[in-house]
Amino acid sequence: MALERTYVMLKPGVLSRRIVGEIISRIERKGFDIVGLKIMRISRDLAEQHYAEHRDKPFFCGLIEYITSEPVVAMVLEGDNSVKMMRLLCGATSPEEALPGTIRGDYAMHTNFNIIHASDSSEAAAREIGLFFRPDELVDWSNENRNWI
Ligand code: 3AN
Repeated sequence: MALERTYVMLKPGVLSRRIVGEIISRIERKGFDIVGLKIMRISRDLAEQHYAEHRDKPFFCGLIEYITSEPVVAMVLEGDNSVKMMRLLCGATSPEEALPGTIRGDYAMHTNFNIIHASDSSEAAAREIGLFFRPDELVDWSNENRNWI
């Protein structure tokens, strides 16, 4: 399997609900390495770039209002096949379809507040990592546990 990076973001509401630690624990427990991590407010401009593919969707304005409404926790994760594995951990976009045991299945009730974003392809991951992190904010480190995961 190929080692790859993915972009993950805990959306507004997660900080206020005091569940940042719980969700990051699930991500760490699965085996991902955190190579970038920060709390930030997203500007309208950055939000519109990030969600550009949804510009014509009826929920776009609400999505931009929501994602800029409170700070988010932005992360870059590294691991084998991490884009696909992280999407599995998140669960389906609609919490009505997200299975229990997934993050959305366990923590979200509505699609417009589905609490976590994870890149949906390697191309999207590269683009999103570049949007949210400068290269010097990402830290390479040697994970001694990798052989056990
Ligand atoms: P995902 O986040 O699972 O990749 P996308 O890319 O289809 O899903 O949608 C991006 C974000 O737009 C979702 N995470 C959700 O916040 C919002 N969204 C998607 N579909 C809807 C919808 N039907 N109604 C409201 N918000 C939506």
